[in-house]
Amino acid sequence: MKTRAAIAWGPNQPLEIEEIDLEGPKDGEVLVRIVTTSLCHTDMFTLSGEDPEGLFPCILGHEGCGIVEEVGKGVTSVKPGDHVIPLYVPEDPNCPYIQSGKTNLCQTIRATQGAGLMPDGTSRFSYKGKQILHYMGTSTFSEYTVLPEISVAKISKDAPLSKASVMGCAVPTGIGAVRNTAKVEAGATVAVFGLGAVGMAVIQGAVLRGASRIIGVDVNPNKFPLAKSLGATECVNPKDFSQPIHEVLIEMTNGGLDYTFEAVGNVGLMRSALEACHKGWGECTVIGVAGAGQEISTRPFQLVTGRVWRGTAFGGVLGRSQLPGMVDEWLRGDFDVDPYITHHMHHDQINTAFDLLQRGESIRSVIHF
Ligand code: NAD
Ligand code: AHE
Ligand code: ZN
Repeated sequence: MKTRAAIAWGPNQPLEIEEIDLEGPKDGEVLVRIVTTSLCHTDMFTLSGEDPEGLFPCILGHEGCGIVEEVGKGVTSVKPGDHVIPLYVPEDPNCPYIQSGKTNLCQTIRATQGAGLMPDGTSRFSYKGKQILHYMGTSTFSEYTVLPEISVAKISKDAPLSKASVMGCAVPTGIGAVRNTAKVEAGATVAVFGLGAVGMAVIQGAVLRGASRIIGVDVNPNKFPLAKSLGATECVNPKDFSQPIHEVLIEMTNGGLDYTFEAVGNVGLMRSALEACHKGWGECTVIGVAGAGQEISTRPFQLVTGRVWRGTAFGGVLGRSQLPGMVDEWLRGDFDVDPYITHHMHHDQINTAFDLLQRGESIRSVIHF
């Protein structure tokens, strides 16, 4: 079949919208019509070429939602008409990682997914006979996309698909980082570095857990009003201080934070976030994505004296068994997704969504097909 898709031909080039070829779902695969997709910083980072693991040409996009159109042989858990969220972290109940009960990092298709291919080692996308790669196993910047069955989460039909895309990455990542990874407790003090959609969702997660202080840190003060409306008790701009920001935070909190989160992707800030933690017990959760090959460092003394560094992918959320419940939490009104969505636009304007995110003028742009 044909599908309209935004092709990333190479690093730092604007996406080109073309009608491309899409092979139907093979055994164990699902064809999904993407209704909306939103733009995450990770898509922009891959397009920048700064992550050596980024492969081209590809169809980017991993934060979306849609409707199952067709299923391949052997697919039993979803059927045409079901509403789904594509999962860049799949959930295969037969994967030993999933069976461990200790992680959401399903490895069943990790190798092919990382190579931009479907589990059988081929791509479903092509243009004029030339192979186009998948991205993060999802490729939601195409109106139609093919995914393995283990990479779709069936969600309530009550969830409006005009905005459910943000439940594909930012919201579960931030809320999940707080609840599943850091396990922030009521009364705790929290700081979040980076007030994009992911950092905003950390704030929302911290509010849900009853944190007593939530400090937002960003070099763009235009992010502060939204952060405060979501529940940040204070916001600080590192540019306003001559001292390093971790020292400022330690002074503000009389010794450091119980929990910090890095939601920027800057290895220097990952260090600041660790060192802003309270001696003896403070825990830093790394969410931001830095390029493959980049490294973090600190004095081992920081760890010896009780600070903890950990990381999280998709907020530790099990996509098929837990994400539908998070969608229900949203529908019940436990939290709202509207604050994340600053722009709506048609697929044809997808490059504008990149410009807005790059300039720090959007939180999430939702792209409609
Ligand atoms: P975003 O671009 O919307 O927001 C990033 C924010 O960081 C911006 O507000 C920017 O002003 C701020 N920032 C930049 N430099 C800063 C500095 N030196 N100090 C303080 N703030 C600074 O990004 P997003 O979509 O919210 O994603 C945030 C990060 O999380 C990215 O690295 C993204 O790739 C990553 N991410 C990881 C996961 C995961 O599963 N681990 C999931 C989603 C996103
Ligand atoms: N290529 C990068 C890693 C990229 C990365 O960390 N991706 C996150 C999701 S970001 C979503 O916006 C992730 O889930 N990682 C788990 C995995 O298995 O890739 C690098 O540094 O190597
Ligand atoms: Zn993302």
